[in-house]
Amino acid sequence: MTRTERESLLTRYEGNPIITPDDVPGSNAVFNCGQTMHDGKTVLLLSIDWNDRPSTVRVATSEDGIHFEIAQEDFFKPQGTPFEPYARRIIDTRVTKIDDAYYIAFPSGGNTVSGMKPCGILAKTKDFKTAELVEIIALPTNRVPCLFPEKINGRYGKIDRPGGGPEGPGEMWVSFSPDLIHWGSYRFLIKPYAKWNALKIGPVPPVKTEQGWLVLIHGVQRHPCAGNSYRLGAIMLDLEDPSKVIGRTEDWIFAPAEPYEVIGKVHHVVFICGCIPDYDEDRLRVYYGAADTCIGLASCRLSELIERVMNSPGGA
Ligand code: BMA
Repeated sequence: MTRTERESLLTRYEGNPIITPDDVPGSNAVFNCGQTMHDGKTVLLLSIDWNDRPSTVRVATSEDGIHFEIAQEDFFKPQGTPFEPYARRIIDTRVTKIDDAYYIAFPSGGNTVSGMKPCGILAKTKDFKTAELVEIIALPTNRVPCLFPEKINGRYGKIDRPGGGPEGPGEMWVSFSPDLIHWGSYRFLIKPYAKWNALKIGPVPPVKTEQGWLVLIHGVQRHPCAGNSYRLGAIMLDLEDPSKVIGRTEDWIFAPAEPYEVIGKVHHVVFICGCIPDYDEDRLRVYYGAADTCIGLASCRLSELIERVMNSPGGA
């Protein structure tokens, strides 16, 4: 199957990009964001590259999901905690609501502790005003740990991508825990399976559907003369046994096509750290980082995406 980069399953909001560096004085990029609903508002955890200091995260909230108010202070405060050396640069948060708390996993900035590679840090909040850094829950190299929104057969669940870097593409694995801190029972999930994700794939927190756990993924394809291309796809995991992959989009569902996605600090990138299901409206919203520079909004019918994942036509 061949098609152009414009023929995606997701539809862009016509006012994209919705947040840019112009909205945050002193920044040169406002991009990949954790996302969830809290108190009826859309909450984004913005990754911000500053002109004069390492990247931090700020909370943005919105009544209508389009116009955001951005906090004036950094959300995480690792200074003086045991996690300070691991959290000098924070980007790419992945948020999961479990019971009445929000758990946020993010990769440690590389090279902070004697040249170590990124590991996965877990934080927790209830109000998006203050956050507690809880523990390191994934060894290097692991940039993408994310949690399931509820216990499965009595245990919490997590998806990781160990590896994924200069040493190779890495693979996605699931693991389980009694307390969100101690993880085990690791099971292989999926490795790169198509041209569009041959270099790397990575997950965001799963969304529960009647058909299974829907997991959006990013996929990276290497273009020898033009750098990499980051696109989106999705997989479906069995509800009872999430180590079973029961569906996957053979082809991508969203790709960089608009100027703000194609040209930026890193060209040809649409990158996600989460998605927001609006079950009542049969809608899935995705706030995505565009070219590692700004944030766009795209959405699709949830049922249409599920249909695509479960009955996927062949990939390009
Ligand atoms: C990934 C992460 C993301 C980034 C993407 C494209 O490896 O570093 O933060 O958006 O590369 O540069």
